[in-house]
Amino acid sequence: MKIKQVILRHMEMELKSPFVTSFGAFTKKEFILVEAIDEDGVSGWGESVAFHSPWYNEETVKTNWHMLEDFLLPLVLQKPMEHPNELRQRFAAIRKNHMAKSAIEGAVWDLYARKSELSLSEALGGKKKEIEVGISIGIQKSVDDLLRIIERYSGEGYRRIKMKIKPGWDVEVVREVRRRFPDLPLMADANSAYSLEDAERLQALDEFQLMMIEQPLAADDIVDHATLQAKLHTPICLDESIHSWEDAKKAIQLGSCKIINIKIGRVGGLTEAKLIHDLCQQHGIPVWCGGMLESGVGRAHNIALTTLENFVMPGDTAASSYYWERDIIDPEVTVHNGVIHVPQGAGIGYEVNRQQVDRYTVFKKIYDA
Ligand code: OSB
Ligand code: MG
Repeated sequence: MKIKQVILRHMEMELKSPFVTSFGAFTKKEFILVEAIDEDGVSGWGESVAFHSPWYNEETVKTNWHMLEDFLLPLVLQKPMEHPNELRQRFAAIRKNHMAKSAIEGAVWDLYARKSELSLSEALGGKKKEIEVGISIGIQKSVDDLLRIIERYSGEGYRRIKMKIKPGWDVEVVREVRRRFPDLPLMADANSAYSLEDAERLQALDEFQLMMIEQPLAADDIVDHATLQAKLHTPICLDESIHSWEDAKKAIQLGSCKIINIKIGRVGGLTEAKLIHDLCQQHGIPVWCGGMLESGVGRAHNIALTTLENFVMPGDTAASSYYWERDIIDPEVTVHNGVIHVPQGAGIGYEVNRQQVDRYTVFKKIYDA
């Protein structure tokens, strides 16, 4: 496989409704769309999940562009490769910057699968033909608003509801949700809004049968999470803290969590994501696929990854229509009764709609081998 050209596009897509976490509100999504083109003119697509500002981790749209332009793309364009697995080694001399690495790696995986006439799911070794998904609901203006939204999406069949929490929007709100929906598969995501000093407050959540609490403590911590997990009945799920297979191994060893949320971008790509999946499977740690408010290209990668066996819990890959007026893939991602049918076509299995891509492109740049 010889990659002859890569096109980076700076994209801007308006969210249908603002998404609010413990860090603040999003109204639009800026991201980099990556198109990798081989010698036969076949394109593979990837997406950087870095946000405009470094609230989730240290990466941003601009740092990703810089890393891609100055370091990663030259390594990809420099010489042919047999398999996308090789990029992990080729990128090893560049520290971190996982979302930048993952953006181009994902495009190469898509291209590789297309050339091999395999779906991305098959290329990864996935078996499932359909996947179960949940939905992540941001912090709302009022408890009534939250209850109304939960009613809507649980009614649509989403297999679990995740609600964002933060100090001041936690125990009392979860109590209301539980009172109204006693049997709902429910979890809470704190996006690192607490510290160990809040242990009692988090213990108070134990009475609500949450499936898990996601990332209660600091974004890079696995030590305090182990202390906290020992005090909680509710399983802790780590998101921000797991950047690699190494991190996952240490977190499992320390007992920092009982569940792991795998995000392809956060761990540096599909190859690393699969390694973490395998490690968790060996240790009896269930995993699920997180989301980063991706466009259809990123969602397609998430769907393919989720077909691996140990993705036994519903992920955050909701329907395109939850986020966008019009997504950039055809068909858009649809969810019926909480299930997505995995596309069987080659590569990501969805057609990238160039007209929609152009519509959302702020600027683009072409890099030749
Ligand atoms: O922590 O999982 C998270 C969105 C943006 C950044 C971080 C997170 C989220 C979500 C929503 O929870 C995921 C999605 O619907 O794509
Ligand atoms: Mg999270």
